[in-house]
Amino acid sequence: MRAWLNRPLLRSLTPTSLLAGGGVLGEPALDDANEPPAPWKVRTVWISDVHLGTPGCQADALLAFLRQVECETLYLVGDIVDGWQLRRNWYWPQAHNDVVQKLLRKARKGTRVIFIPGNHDEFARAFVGHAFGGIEVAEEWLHTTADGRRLWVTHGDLYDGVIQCARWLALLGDQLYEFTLKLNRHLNTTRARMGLPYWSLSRYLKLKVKRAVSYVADFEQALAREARRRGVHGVVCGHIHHAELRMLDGILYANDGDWVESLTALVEHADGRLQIVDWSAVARGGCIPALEGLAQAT
Ligand SMILES: [Mn+2]
Repeated sequence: MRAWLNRPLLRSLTPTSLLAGGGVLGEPALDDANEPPAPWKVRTVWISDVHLGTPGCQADALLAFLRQVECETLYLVGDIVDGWQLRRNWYWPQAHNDVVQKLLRKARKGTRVIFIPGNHDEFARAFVGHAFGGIEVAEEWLHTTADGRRLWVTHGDLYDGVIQCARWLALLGDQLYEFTLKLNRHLNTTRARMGLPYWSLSRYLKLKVKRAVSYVADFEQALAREARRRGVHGVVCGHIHHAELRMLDGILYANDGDWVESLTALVEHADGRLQIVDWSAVARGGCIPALEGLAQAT
């Protein structure tokens, strides 16, 4: 279970700091229950696969995360708005508006916000090179960490074998996925009523199905290969809704996950250290622990 502790990039997270975080999670201090938690100050945040405009989008959780975190640069790594589903049926509740407002507000208050469109918001690719309310639209980006590593930032769909070969197959998969998420919502409403914590059906299925596992591995390999070809240290992407942070044949592969099922983001600390934040732990635990206590335990 704790094999991820051995990953080189997470070595800096000492067992002590992890235990401290775990302790805060495990035993919420009653006295501090009403105190607003101190904001997490990080250098960079990457989020993707928010899918605004779909019932699956967990906009409230994302809003809470965006309120908690302060950063110099915020990357929106694609599939932020789901144009595919909005075209089928319009769905835009207040919480989705609030997310957009929050992003614009961050841009206004001095955070550099860079939006790299994905396949579900490919309509935005027509606006590459422009800025909207201070949000810059770019096809891809080269990010340099505080410790000098160069990371190629891309949504990743262009390196997805299924999407490139058969768009109809991708669209079918999209509807199946939508159905799974719907099932997941019903399941979790029932679980909540029974006092059980949030549990992601789609995440469970994805990890169980062998073909999905090889699909994920192929995707990771394709991106790492392209990063090596470009002569960079690593790649930051999204698209497959599976957060990851590890070395792949000498290339750093970082995936910031998603906000429809796993509720994850990637952050860079002031010293260049990278970390996956698993916000679902907050959603389960109810209180906000120290940032380092939220490293994803997968
Ligand atoms: Mn995508």
